[in-house]
Amino acid sequence: MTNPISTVHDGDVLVVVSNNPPVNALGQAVRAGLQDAIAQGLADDSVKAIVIRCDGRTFFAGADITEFGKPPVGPSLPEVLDAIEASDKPVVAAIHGTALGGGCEVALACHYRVAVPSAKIGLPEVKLGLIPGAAGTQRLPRLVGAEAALPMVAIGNPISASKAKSIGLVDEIVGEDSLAADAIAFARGKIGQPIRRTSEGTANQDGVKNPAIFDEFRAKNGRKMRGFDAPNAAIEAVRLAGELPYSEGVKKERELFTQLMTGTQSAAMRHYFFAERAANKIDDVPADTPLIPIAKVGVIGAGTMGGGIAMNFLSAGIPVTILEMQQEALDRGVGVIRKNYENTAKRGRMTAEQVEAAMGNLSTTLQYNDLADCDLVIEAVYENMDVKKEVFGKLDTVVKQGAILASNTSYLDVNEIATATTRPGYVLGLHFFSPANVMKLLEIVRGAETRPDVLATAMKLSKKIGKVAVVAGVCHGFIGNRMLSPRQEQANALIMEGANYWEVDEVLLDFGFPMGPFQMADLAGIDIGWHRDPSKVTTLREALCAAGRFGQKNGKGFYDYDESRNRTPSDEVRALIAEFAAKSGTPQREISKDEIKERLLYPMVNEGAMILDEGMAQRASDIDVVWINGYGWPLYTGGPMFWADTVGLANVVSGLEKYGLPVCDYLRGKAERGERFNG
Ligand code: T1G
Repeated sequence: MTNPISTVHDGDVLVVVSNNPPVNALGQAVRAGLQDAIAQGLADDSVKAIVIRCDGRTFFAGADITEFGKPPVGPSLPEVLDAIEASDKPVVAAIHGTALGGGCEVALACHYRVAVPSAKIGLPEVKLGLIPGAAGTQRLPRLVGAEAALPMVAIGNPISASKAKSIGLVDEIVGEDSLAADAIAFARGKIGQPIRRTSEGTANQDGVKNPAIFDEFRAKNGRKMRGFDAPNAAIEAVRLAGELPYSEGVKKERELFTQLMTGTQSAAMRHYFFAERAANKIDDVPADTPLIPIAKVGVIGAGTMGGGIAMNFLSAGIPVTILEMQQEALDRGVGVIRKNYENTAKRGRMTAEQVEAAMGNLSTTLQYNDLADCDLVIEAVYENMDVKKEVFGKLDTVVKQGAILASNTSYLDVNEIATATTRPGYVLGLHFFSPANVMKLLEIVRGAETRPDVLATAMKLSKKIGKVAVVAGVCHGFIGNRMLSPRQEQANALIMEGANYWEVDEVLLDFGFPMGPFQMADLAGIDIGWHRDPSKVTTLREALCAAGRFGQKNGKGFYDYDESRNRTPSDEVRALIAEFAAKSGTPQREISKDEIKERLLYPMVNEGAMILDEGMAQRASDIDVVWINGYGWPLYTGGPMFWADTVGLANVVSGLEKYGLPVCDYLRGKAERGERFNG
């Protein structure tokens, strides 16, 4: 491999340049090249200062994640960084793009840091189930203090160049288009000045005065850190930076890093990192497939889903026309959209101008003809095949040729919907998850005749509107909802056999889901689709509705809710369940939490196996992406299929057999051959 590191003399300044596309990851060749270049600069008396910069889209974006899990090959990043910092000539990091992880640590080892205004700097290791492993937890708190270091290290979101300057992480903001020259000039200005080594500073000068800072941070971020190992390790490493000498602190960091690197959570989260990117690839659609320009979008239906869908495009600067049947429904829908934006602005995540710009891109109509010039129309009407086919028939006559017609259906057969048009090649499903302007997941449902350019356009557009998209085949419930069904089935069976419904919820909560099936039912509303006749009770849901238990919305569903929405199990519900169980003659018994967990999750794995076998998902990791982004499957277990691999497919099979639950041939075959879903 050619050396990705080159050097250029600019007078008395040596410029060390990395050219390792796509993101200048700090792979072995880069580390070795950096080490050699620094040594070269130190040995050359004509060199009085050194600048480190990167060609391409970004400064080093971190260690090379593809090297993880393989035997390490020197030099290690810490060695290279210590050599940089030990230099007796000023070393300046010239930052553009996203200086992340090891990239940020390279910058921290330099004596100075300059950045262009658009640069971002961060330590996202926790998002991979790790903590920084090249002294980032020890150098950063010496530069910026504990309060500024904690969110960067334990939450992992990057900060802007201007924020970095304000906390002392960046010394100067330079010209967006003159980074190299400005960095050289900056370096030249430091020649002859005392060398400022980050590791020699005192860490956490703010934290030492206020040791409560660490527990306060834990308490404030408890919810988002729940279940993850890395954030707590990160907080501990930052805390120790203020307690231990640098060399001891680095040793402790290395110990915590190694523990995490060898753990399941990091393996799961690194799996997810690549899984999310793999999902963008559509196996039989070439990456250079020409795209259909999407300049205007039509949305049919201004209800919760239609409004949320419209917001995705409006927020991305794409004009939207919403069509409804009644002016009152339109006005209500537009009002909800504006209110959502105003709430976002109140939380400081949008400016008033951005709200007006988004709303300015929204038009409304009662006439199908006003959708004629749309490049994409998405219907979000009542979930009924006849209604959908009627809508698509009208769209087919009105909307220009070459436009894409998409259904937001959650379950229905997209191929059948396509038969209502003369353009089945331009028909597909775009299944958004409620609330559509918030949930990241988008299932792109590929019809039998959906054209490659239509698929490629949908995939590209999903990234533009900030979604994580996965291609699904046409089957009942596609990928996500299809796997939700067997879990729901078992949850209902378990409470009929004597399991307490709150324990069923607790099992999924303890596993890492945001809530369990009965808490979800209360949130969504028990009375959705209820026939409103309290005298007609044939199911538990109808019994709950007849008892006026509609869910959180009216203070009681499966649970009773107090004014601050704290939930407590209900004796009335327990009695209703017992009554139904007695009527159905189901024998009652104690059911362990282990059995509950296995009966809820193993059938999902079996369904996922069938989805793969039928080609309804392109790859097992796509199923993981669906469940992590659409249903809150805990990221630190990698998703249902990765988790099944960690359990062992043979154990999943024997578990299903133990409970008399079906095992598909595909799953059994993989288990018998000792295979994994995710390679
Ligand atoms: N290593 C290897 N490959 C990487 C990579 C990395 N760090 N980052 C990105 N890629 C690949 C990615 O798989 C994709 O490949 C291509 O680059 C473009 O990425 C020692 C231990 C930089 C913000 O966590 O956040 O440093 O699919 O599609 O949307 O303490 O990539 O084209 O074949 O994401 O413009 C810490 C991870 C590592 C940063 C660009 N660093 N990367 O986003 O492009 S751990 C990270 C990102 C570490 C140290 C520790 C993003 C990005 P392909 P992309 P993008």
